[in-house]
Amino acid sequence: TRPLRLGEIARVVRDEMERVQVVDLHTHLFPPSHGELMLWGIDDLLTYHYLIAEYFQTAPRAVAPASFFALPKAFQADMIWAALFVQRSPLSEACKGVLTTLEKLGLRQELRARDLSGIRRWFAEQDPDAYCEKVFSLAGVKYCVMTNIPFDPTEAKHWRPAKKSYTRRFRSALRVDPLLKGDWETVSACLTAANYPQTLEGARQYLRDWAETMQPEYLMASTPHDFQYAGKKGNGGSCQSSKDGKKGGQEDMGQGCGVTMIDKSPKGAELLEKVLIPVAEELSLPIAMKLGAHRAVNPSLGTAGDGLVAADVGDLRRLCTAHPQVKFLATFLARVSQHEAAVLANKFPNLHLYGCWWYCNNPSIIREITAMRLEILGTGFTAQHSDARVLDQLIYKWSHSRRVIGEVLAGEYVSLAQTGWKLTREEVRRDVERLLGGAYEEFMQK
Ligand code: REL
Ligand code: ZN
Repeated sequence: TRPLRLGEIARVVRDEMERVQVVDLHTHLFPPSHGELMLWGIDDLLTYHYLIAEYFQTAPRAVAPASFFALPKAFQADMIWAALFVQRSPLSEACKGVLTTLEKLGLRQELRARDLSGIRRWFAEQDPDAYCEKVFSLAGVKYCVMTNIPFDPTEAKHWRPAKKSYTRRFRSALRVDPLLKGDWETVSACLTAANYPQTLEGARQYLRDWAETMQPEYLMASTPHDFQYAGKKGNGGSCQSSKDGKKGGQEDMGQGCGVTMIDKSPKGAELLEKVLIPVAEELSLPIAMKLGAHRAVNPSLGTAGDGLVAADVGDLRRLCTAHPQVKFLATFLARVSQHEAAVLANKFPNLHLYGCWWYCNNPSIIREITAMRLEILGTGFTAQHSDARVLDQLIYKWSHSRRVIGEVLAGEYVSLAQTGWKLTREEVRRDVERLLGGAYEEFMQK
């Protein structure tokens, strides 16, 4: 409780950053109980889509993506290891991530010898359950939120008919991209397969039932690059909520809301306004959005071929304005969107910004975004999420982020101290906890 001296600040912030148990509010991880969906170990680390993209940047012309993807995963990993770690220095953030992960797992000798076989042998000896726990504790992650897609049968089978059990390290999030982007084709195929009526009420009930099964933290989706939301038009047209008492049966399409979401089919245009929003409101579930991905810029590369677009922050403003009773969590992919997004979060109590996503999850950009957010939002945001797809990535993503965020925070505290403001270790701890999970939990509870 004693005030910190100026010269102590950097060290205390570093210590607190090291010890804080973080909440990782968006990942693509699965628990060991989800079998093949759980990615972990060296071959999954090396075939991360960031590294596949980097590999193809310089791969010889003779290696066609289709033939690369047809190879067994270990062969793909061999090729990436040779190209990015042996024939070049592993300077990119994604490459460095592999090194940090192995180093923190204690594989220093293998790393020094660049001994991929030795690394593989070590992983082969790990038991998935024990290893999973080891990674969470090494990474200092209290719990992570998964991404759970009911529309995908390979995932759905882990929830129904019987829900697989998993530890408190995992929480769920119900991913609803087809509803956000108005993809009626996918939605209606799922409704048919599960014996729900082909109506908006059928879609609402489908969503309610999945929420009942998954008990998610929030509903979530990434917007497509051409996403546009124009809000509610004129005549104050309020949307029919799901409490309108209609059960099944055909509803009028294209009327009522005055929503001018640009979309293909009348039902598609209404999936956001008449299905997603009302169910979110009814179940008090926030909607988490990720804006700015441009899918399949190079389709031959699969997930590695997804790019970036500067999303219109105005879409999020219109959503927050039209639905003040719904809570939105949001993160933007483009660096240019970050400033406008921070100002928006400063205006809307129903909006919470989180993390430096994907192409922004690089130390130089984390540094810049975190400083700007602290300057505009104080501690009212969540500084990072990992977006990890491979369990072991928790280790490097959190270790790299802790360091950068800590350096930025320490700099801000020094400028406070220079005004004569006295700061204690406990206060540093409180702020650090808020930035790496507490602010999210506060937002979820409010
Ligand atoms: O959840 C998303 O939409 C994105 O985070 C992913 O599509 C993306 O591939 C991600 O894993 C990158 O880090
Ligand atoms: Zn993601």
